[in-house]
Order: sequence, then structure tokens, then C-alpha cells
Amino acid sequence: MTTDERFEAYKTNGFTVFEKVFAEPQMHLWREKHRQLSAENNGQTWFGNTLELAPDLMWPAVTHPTILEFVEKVMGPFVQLDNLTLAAFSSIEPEKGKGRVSGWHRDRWAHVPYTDAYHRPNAINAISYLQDLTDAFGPLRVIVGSHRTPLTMADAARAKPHSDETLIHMKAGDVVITHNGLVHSGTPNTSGQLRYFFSIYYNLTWLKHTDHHSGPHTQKLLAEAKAANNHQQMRLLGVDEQLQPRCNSGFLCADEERWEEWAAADRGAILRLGAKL
Ligand SMILES: O=C(O)CCC(=O)C(=O)O
Repeated sequence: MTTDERFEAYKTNGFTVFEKVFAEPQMHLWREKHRQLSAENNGQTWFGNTLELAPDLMWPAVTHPTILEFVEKVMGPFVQLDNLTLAAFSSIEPEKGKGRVSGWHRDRWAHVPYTDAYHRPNAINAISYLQDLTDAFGPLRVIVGSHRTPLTMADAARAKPHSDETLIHMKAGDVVITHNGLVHSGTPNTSGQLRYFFSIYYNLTWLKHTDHHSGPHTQKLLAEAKAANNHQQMRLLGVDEQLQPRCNSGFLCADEERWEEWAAADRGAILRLGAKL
């Protein structure tokens, strides 16, 4: 599939899966980090701000070219890291998980769509699971196209399978990129082991970010990005120096063409600095 074909499918479906983005040695280190954090924090299983907690382990994922290139294509060169979450869902007894889903929802910064038109998302989630999502580990469930449907759901329906759902049995290291308007849910884990979940959540640079980005490790990454004239990486950490002209461009040129010009200018800024040094 070409990137353009993938983007068209994403606009229609509300998600796309990239296969085998992360390799086992990398995922092993993330699972180990989770074990360490959990041991240090009374068995806590959900960790945000993980870029600050483990910058060397996490920055390659946040800046992964396959992911970031597609995210910029979808949102334009206005992408910041909203939050980086490493979590593990405990296993429950199979009887308790039967006929249940974890909880249907749209993601942070979404809204219920008014029409079936496609709109650029305010945020997208790049999720990977650090093990194969078999039926026992609990597949991801999505309602295809629900980012373009004014679908709402009563409280009682939110923990039950849905007649329009599609189950996605992702493999370890695959990355699903969702539109934040896509209605989706996990599935209870009945594997007897932890179900690891790793979420790189990106949003638009003019929104607030959920992780604080103010810690010394993150600020060091920001200083390195500034020294390299790398605007893409600066934006990830909450600094968008071109925001004012780019968010007031007049909007008479197709958005996607404009975004490509700006992304090319960002690449050029790095090259120009390299040529000067
Ligand atoms: O547990 C899952 O598979 C899905 C997690 C989820 O719903 C989310 O990232 O918003």
C-alpha cells in the first residue's frame, strides 16, 4: 500500500495498522522498564510521562519515522506529544471476562461527529501491544468509520460487544494509528499474564499537552532539538516556533499541499544548519 492509499483508507476507516514497527529486543526493554516502575511504585500498572521517566528508551519510539511521517500527513506539521503511556492490564478470570468489552469510547480531544465528512483529528493514538493480542490477551475492538458517524451509546451498552464491531488481533510490535473520533475498546485480559499496552498519543501544537514536558530529561531533548534546528522534534516537546504564520496562512491553498511545503521547509532548516557547520 502506498502512503497515499493508506491515508485514504484511514480517512474512510478511522485507523490504520503498520505491521512490525517495533522489534522484540526493544519491547523487552519496555516490559522490563514497566516491571521496574511497578516495583518502585507499589504495584502501580499505569504510567504516563514515560518520556521523562525513561528518555533513552522512549524517544526513539516518539520520533519513529514511520509513525511520525504518517501522523504529520494526517495532522499537518503541527504534531506534539500529548502523552506517552506504558501500562499493563491485569488478567481476570475467564468467566468474568465473558461477553464483556473493556469500555467503548472516543479518545481525548475528540467530539461526537456532526456529519459524515472527514475532518483532521485533533489527536491521534499510535498504540502498540507488547505481546500478540490473542483472544485470551484481548483484541482491540473498533467500530469502523465511527469517526464520521454521530454514534452515541448508553452507559449500559459501553461494556458489551457491539453489533458493528471489528476485532483486531494485533501482533506484538504492530502499531495501530487511530483517529481520536474512532469509537473503540479493549477486551478484558484473561491470559493469566499482564497485557502490555504502549500508547504514543499526539495532538495539535495549539492544544495543551497532558504530559508535562518540563522535566530535566525532556528539556535536554528539547535543547538538542533546538541545537539541531529540528522543528519537528521541538514541536513534539511543545515548542512550535512557526505556529503563528502557519495557523494564519489565509487557507486558500489545499491544506495537504501546504502541509507538505511546510514539512519540506522543516527538513530544509536541518540541512541548512548542517551545511553551515
Ligand atoms: O486496551 C486496549 O486495547 C485499548 C485501549 C484504549 O482504549 C485506548 O487507548 O484508548
